[in-house]
Amino acid sequence: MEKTTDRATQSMIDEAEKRGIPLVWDRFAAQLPQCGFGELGLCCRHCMQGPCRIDPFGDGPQRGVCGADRDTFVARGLGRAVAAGTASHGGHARHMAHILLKSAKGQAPDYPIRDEAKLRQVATRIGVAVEGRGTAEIALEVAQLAMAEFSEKDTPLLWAATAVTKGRVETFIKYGVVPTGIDSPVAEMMHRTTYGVDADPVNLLLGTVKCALADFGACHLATDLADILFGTPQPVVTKANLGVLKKDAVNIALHGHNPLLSDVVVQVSEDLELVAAAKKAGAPAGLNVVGICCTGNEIMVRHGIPLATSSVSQETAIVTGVLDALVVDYQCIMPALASVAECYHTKLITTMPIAKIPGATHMEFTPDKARETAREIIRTAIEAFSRRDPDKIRIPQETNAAIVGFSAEAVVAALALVNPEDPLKPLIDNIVNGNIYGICLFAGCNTVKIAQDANYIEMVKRLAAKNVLILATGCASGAFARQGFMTQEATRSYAGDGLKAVLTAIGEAAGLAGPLPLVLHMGSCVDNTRAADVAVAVANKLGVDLDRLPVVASAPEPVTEKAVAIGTWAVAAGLPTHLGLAPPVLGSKTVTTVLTSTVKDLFGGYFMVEPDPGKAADLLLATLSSRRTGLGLSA
Ligand code: MSK
Repeated sequence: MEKTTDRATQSMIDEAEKRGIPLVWDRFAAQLPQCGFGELGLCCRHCMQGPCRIDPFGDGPQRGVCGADRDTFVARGLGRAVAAGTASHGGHARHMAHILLKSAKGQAPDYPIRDEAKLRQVATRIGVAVEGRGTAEIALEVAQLAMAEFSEKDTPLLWAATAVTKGRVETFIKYGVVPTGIDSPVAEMMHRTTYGVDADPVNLLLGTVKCALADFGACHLATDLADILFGTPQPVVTKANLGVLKKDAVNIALHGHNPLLSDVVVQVSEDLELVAAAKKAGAPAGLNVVGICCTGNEIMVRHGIPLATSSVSQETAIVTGVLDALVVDYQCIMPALASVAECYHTKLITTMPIAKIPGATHMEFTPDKARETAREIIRTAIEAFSRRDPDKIRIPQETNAAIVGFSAEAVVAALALVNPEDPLKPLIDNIVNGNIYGICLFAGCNTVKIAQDANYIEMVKRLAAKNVLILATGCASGAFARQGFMTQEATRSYAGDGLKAVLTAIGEAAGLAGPLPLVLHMGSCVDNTRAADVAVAVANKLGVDLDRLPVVASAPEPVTEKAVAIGTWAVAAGLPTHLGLAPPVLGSKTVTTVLTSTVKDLFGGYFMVEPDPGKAADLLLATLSSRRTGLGLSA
């Protein structure tokens, strides 16, 4: 099977093979055939009377030892996946809230408030008074409310309830899925899925939606607080793919999800003393900081830091032979990085107490010593540089330019250049007249089960040709950046006439002497909420709820439990959501039917699974067509 569509990644796969270094694709091959029970969600290890399996063909056992059937097995498994995703985003959000609190109290000098306008905007949205108050005072109240979001309250989760339409809130109340905390639905899901609690698949699925809405709140909180502390992304030109690594520089890659350390490393990498130390060590180009996965996206959209690679191909950055330090925080970090790094001089550095990897060097990050830790990390990278083996250097030349940094605020600012009085009007007018047929948000990862980026490439070409406006986050953004879809050339080559005209009008108004890029990079996985903000603003302006908008979502190459949580809240928000791979639910007809059909009657959104990217694009276009018809627009 083809492993990747990317030439740079393929050349690193070949190099690793030559050197006998196993990568993710080799480990996947060694796992085949994978367990059919697991793939269908028909195994259960929730108690020590098991493990139990249910025969998908109906000949063998149809119930586990406790009597749970296939529907209970599958619904419980899905609920736990969403709980794990929510716990991950919740942990990320909690770290942001802690730092904002310390910052507001003057206890975190390395973390000043960098975006006061965003602080005031968020404060106003969540009901914190701003008039006549100073920054620290507002920040303190926002941080205290943020901290309070994590425990069980008797009011709805603020960061979710204030960030959706009124209609969504009413729907969530109607179906009893309003989260009142970020952590409590996770704990509740673990409780209700343990031995002998909830056996009703529909009840379990509603609990899963509640948990996913807590995930939405956690993601939104993380994005808001990151913007307040580090700045709201604005368009910036940068580069992507492995060619951003430099032979003549000390290369430091930042990988994971949370910008708390990475943003500080970026700031400290400009320290002239450290740059001089790198040059003295024999690197004339000084320090070269690059990103991987969503930590990479965070620093890419805020500071224009180039993205080396993402997701499934993360190990290949080491195979270039010039990665001096790989600094990781948490989430989506393969433990295998340690064994690949062992074959090179690369220093793998873990930084979070909850995410250590055997074989890595642990340099614990604490907010009170952020800059100090960042300096130590950079010095470690410079020291590692001196141990590079010139015989192992193989840097692929491929890079693509990428215009990135389209936060919701940046999108509105760009639209305001066309219509300062009513910024959303140009967007809505163009949706109404069909120049923009609809909007598709691409999110999620790359998986070893699909040739890397293949689905993204095929789908974006088809959708853009039919005038669908494309937004992207997470490793979907990485794919599009690497493959050259975040350029003006991509708009000229692939956008349909209507879309091209709109992107050109906005791009020229913004002084870009040409169109906006074909794909708008909105940020990391938690930043999917930025796309939700745009959709909510459009829905409010049109006076309709989200479940009627011509807006769809797609995760064509999904991997993580976080992606399952995000997909579930997208569905609850009313978005038809495509997956390029089926999650482990096909063992239950009941659960599969609820997810792909029945849920539509409740929330308006639903899942579609279509592995073929061409057919998936057609499905999304048909969905957009019926949404347009529903609004009385030309289909
Ligand atoms: S990093 S969750 S592989 S998008 Fe957010 Fe990428 Fe998926 Fe991790």
